[in-house]
Amino acid sequence: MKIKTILLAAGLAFGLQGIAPQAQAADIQTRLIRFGYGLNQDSNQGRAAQVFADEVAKLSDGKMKIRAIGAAALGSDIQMQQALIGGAQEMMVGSTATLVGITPEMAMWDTPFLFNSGEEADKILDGRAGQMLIEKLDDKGLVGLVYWENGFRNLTNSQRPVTRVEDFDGLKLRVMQNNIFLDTFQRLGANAVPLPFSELFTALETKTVDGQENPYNTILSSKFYEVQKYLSVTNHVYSPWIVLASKQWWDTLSADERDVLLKAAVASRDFERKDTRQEAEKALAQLKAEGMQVNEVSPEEVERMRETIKPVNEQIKQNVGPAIWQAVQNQLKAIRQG
Ligand code: TF8
Repeated sequence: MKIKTILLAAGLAFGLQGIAPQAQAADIQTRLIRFGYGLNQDSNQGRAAQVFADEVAKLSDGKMKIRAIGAAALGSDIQMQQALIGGAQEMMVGSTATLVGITPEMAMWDTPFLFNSGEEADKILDGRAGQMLIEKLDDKGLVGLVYWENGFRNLTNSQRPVTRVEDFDGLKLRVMQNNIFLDTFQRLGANAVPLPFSELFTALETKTVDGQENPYNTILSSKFYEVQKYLSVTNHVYSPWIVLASKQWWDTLSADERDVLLKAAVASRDFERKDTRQEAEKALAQLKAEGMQVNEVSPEEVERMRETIKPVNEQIKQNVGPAIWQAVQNQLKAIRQG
């Protein structure tokens, strides 16, 4: 009796849909997709890459296989971007800051102290302004799918606690390969050295540089605490990551295949932001337990830092153009007014 009912229901559903189950009807081919990223497998980036892979498999009935390859085994962010542009690699996730050489507008997200919270960043990144920037990638050979959270960046170094602007003086700091970051830390008085992330641990270990800046999550997952003593809570900028596809490759996909990737990307984004925020909440205590000496920076000193690096905004405005700059400012104002 029970079985009959189920069969009847199944038959009805079948009849209503008219045709075979969806995954079979959809125009999806067997595909192997290389998805590169720079952090370790055991990191917020690695965990979300796995969620993306699982979602793609689920939505494509196992036909589309994501091979997630971490620890920069496919190259640094910039090398992977070039591979995507040339069609030699299908997908990646990396910092928007490393895209500025290709798409100057991406410098918008390098604006110091732009966002006050992760939730504020979500609204801007997922809204019109975020989309405007994603569209700028199109004629550069890249397709932007979604933004993930890298997070608010904090400063670490092996020399001394940084509590005032003056403490940056002469510190050899690794910065991302991007003129805005270079300029920002030069203005603070540091000796800024652009390096790919993949070379960072060794550079810290060999004291080629004294310090670096990244979110708590990364300081933890990349084990920077092994080679860095001091952590200053500066929260000087919020960094997004962006999930990218090769445009050359994307153009060969069917609408159904693109739909699978977009849906999976959104699912991975929602997972990633939650996971990252949960990890960040606990990370500081863990870093202390690993022996890092943590110092807050007083609101007055943060204000001095803000003033010192303010001229950087002019350069960013030039990079992004008035339309995008204004769109972000207006949207932020609207959010803050509630
Ligand atoms: C950095 C970024 C890194 C990213 C990552 C490797 O410091 O914060 O998180 O580049 O994709 O380079």
